[in-house]
Amino acid sequence: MGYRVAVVGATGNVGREMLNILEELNFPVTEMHAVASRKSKGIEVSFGDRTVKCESIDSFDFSTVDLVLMSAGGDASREWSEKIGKAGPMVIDNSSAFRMDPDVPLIVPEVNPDAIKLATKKNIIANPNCSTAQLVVALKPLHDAAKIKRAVVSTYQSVSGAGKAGMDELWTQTKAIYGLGDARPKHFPKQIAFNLIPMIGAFRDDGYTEEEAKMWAETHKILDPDIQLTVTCVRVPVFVGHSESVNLEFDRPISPDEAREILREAPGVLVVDKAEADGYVTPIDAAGEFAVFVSRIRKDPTVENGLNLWVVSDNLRKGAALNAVQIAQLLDETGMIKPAGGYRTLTV
Ligand code: 11C
Repeated sequence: MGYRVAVVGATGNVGREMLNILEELNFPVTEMHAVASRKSKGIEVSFGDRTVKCESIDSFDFSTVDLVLMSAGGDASREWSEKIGKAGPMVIDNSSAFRMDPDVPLIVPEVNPDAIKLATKKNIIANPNCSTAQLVVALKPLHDAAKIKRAVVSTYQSVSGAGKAGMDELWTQTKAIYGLGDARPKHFPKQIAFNLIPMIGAFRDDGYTEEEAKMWAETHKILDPDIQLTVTCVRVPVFVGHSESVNLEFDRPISPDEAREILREAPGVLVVDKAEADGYVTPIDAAGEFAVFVSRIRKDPTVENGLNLWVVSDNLRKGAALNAVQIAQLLDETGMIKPAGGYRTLTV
């Protein structure tokens, strides 16, 4: 028993991770289709020990699959996801296009799995922004134990959040600084090599950036609209792994030891927290891993009931592809993927 699955945007950073993680987690697949733009037609991508040739989104018949993982950017999602959902399959959409649509659930399975019921409205489930996903996985178990009244979050986001072009720019500029080429910024607004940029996404009228607004709006939809959240998002010269400094104010006292105990039991979280030279997690440690790592748990003595945390995760995994595959598993467990032609036997 299994599903006919299409990964759209299969040549991108997240699309490739989706293929890897579907295989790593042994998601039941009877047919795998890699779908991409017309210009990528024929490019081969890996799925386990096989290669799959990309088909063009323009000519692909989505009514022949049961589940679509969509990661081709906001414009492609706006053009395709609703049409695909209407054609039959469930669509797990990794873009920001539908996240705030009241008829589309925005899901992090460790946090709000019950919202999946809403998926039948449009056959679309939205996958959150990478920086939101790791934040809510860490906040949810603490919020269940003692209500979080206010959170101050500063992010340190890797260049892979901006796709392959972002990774290429960090690499090219790093070499160029040592005399091997052109170090002028092309993709990012300023030099990213040996620097950092406090602007992710366009500026809004209120002085915040789109990335900052996404973080508070998505956290409110997934976790609790009553948490007061203020955010500063910063791009840093790291290839993979987003980090977050998180300051929390609770409605009752919660000690660092209690928080550590709660987080140790929490799904998806790994606590690495010793006050010694290697007793915390960095982006390099988190890259390639599934967990949301929490380190540096300590009291904030400047407010009533305050704690500080350091939260790190692989933005391409828990921040995108892993969360999408976990949503697929949730759809499978709740019987919400309806294979149009009945279940098939695995023939690959
Ligand atoms: C970044 N968080 O690091 C962004 C990437 O809304 O899915 C993901 C953007 C999104 O640049």
